[in-house]
Amino acid sequence: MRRLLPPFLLLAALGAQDAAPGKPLAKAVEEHVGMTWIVGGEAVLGSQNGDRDAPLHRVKLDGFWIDTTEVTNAQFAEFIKATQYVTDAEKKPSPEDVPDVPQDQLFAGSLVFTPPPEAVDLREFWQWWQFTAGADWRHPTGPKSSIEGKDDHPVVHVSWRDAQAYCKWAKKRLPTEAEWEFAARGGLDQNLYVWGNEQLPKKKWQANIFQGTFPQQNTLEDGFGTTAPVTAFPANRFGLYGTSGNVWEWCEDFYRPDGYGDGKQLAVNPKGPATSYDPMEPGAVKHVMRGGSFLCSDVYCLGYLPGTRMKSTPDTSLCHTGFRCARTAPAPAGTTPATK
Ligand SMILES: [Ca+2]
Repeated sequence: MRRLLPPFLLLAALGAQDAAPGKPLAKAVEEHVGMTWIVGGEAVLGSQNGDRDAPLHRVKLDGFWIDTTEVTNAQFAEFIKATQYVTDAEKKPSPEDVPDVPQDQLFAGSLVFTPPPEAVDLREFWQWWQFTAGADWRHPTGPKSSIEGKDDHPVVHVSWRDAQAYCKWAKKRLPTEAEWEFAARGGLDQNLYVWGNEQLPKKKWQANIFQGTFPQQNTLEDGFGTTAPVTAFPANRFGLYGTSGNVWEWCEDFYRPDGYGDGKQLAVNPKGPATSYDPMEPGAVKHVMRGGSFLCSDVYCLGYLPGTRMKSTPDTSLCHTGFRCARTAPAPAGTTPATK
């Protein structure tokens, strides 16, 4: 049975690395294992489609490190093993957190994409999002599912708070929204896609998104119905994988529709607004998510375009949302600083 989502999830988002396995954490941190140095410099960020919450604006960033891929199940498992951390999806919500939900409906779980059998009104996202008891990072589609054989897939059902805990353990941090988009574009400023302006170069899909009739029929032209291995599709020009599609990625910043560049002044190392505000859910604190997921398509969700923003509350977890980490540290030896 489909059930109503708890209020704190109702308007939830729709839509790497650190210690390499077997490598001591301290050594991995020192060597930035699985990370890519982003030189920094100036770029134009924002939506090519005129999204009102993502005006084109110029930024200037210092160099930084960022995970080469989304954080994988194998990496997250190392974190859990080392810390015994329990994710939000694995905890039963407290009545204080969700006072409108009857006690007998409080259970641990997460939001799972559950395609309806036939066409539905695309405004009714609750038709395909189901709060599923027992869904969590180890059980992506519910208690009977597993991540066996998916060590190299991105971890999902990770809340912003969970991502923070992982970052702290890995001696990293979440990227700022500006860092995320700067890195995701790979230097292709004002292009529509992270790989250029043509959706299907040489008729090949460049990212794990949704083909077919959303949400009921995925034709799997790109080969994947849910998550794909983090390096399944080509890297961008900075060598980063998965910055378009596969899973949404949490950023550090609060979300505000007017919080991402004013289009006039050069923003230097912007860290986002000081407070959060989402007019669709004014009482909720939200953080930014970027990059889109395996559920994106031109019909429904353009989140896989590098200028598109999404947001959700810090306790929300979903089957299509993960993260990658960043780190502030000196450049690799011999690196030439950005010239502009
Ligand atoms: Ca991604």
